[in-house]
Amino acid sequence: MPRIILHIDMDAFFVSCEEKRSPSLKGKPAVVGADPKEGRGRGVVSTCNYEARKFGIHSGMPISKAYSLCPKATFLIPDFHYYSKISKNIMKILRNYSERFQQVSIDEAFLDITEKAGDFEKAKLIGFEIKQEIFEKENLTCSIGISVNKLVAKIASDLYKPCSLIVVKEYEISPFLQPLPIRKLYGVGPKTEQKLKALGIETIGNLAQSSKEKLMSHFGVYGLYMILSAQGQGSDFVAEIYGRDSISRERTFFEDIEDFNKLEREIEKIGTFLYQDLNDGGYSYKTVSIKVRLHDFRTYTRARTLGYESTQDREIIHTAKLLVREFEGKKVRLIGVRLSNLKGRKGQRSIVEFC
Ligand code: TTP
Ligand code: MG
Repeated sequence: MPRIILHIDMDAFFVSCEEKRSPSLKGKPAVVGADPKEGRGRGVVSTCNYEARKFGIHSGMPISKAYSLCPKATFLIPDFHYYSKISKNIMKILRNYSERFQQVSIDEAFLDITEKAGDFEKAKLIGFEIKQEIFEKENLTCSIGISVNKLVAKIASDLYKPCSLIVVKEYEISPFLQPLPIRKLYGVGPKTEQKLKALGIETIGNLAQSSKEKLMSHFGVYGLYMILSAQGQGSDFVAEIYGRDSISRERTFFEDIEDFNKLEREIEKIGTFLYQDLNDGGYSYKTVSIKVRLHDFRTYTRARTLGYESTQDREIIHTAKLLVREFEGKKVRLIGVRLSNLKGRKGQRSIVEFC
């Protein structure tokens, strides 16, 4: 039976938090990020409200460019402590809707409400209830995507932001995804987009119909992964990644890493050590996750559950590399890999039983 998965993502999160405490900011362009110093400032835009987006400003843009596009906008320095406090309140609200909850960044989370909802009509009502509760308690809006897996739910929550609620049932996935540009596919960044376009692949539909051999010859196993994603296949496993039945290793870099090849080599090292830990404990694993902290301390976790229990080092490294692709081109401060859903081998007890 297909699951019912919600992806909840707050709208213009940092700047909406600012508007919450200073309502006079509402309705006018506002940008959170580095100090623009009247156009001479360095650093980038963290985010901006939808009024500022009309001027072409977006996350990651140099603050000097944002200033030149809209000098009359209000520019605010990020207050991470304040945003984290609000994020915790929101996650607490969401956790109450299902035991199957997974936070994936400061302003987004997945919920599996299959049992609670029963069908997509009821799921939609629950989605509205969530929006209402967040608005009443925190005076903030969010967008929600509902589908049978995390991949499609996430694309759906993003597509008609802000303040949207989109349901994509199983039979609607293909018509929903096909016309979208490849960039909308989770994990396809600017570099991969360019490479795909050079192969004549413009839409998710083009990608879904591409030859496996051709894509694998250009992208390796990632090519296959992209085709499956374009066909709407994705994980429906929703759970707190950093639970107790897990082992992990992470590394903080002295200097941020921007070179993606270097990051992949770090993953190989961490994966190899983790494999030794796994073997020493006599465990098998089902889920591989990564944790990525960027230069500005934003922290993300991504996970993938295999359909079987594995004891292979190859799969640890392979899966972690697939998951980290999304962060290509970003400045990474910390990388971690975690194995969870552990089981003791040869009749040994699971690690959970020992805790
Ligand atoms: P997002 O959810 O990507 O963006 P958003 O919430 O501001 O806007 P949207 O309505 O499109 O969801 O990111 C959440 C927060 O993370 C964002 O408010 C600020 C921070 N952030 C950065 O600091 N830098 C970035 O490059 C991005 C993408 C986000
Ligand atoms: Mg958001």
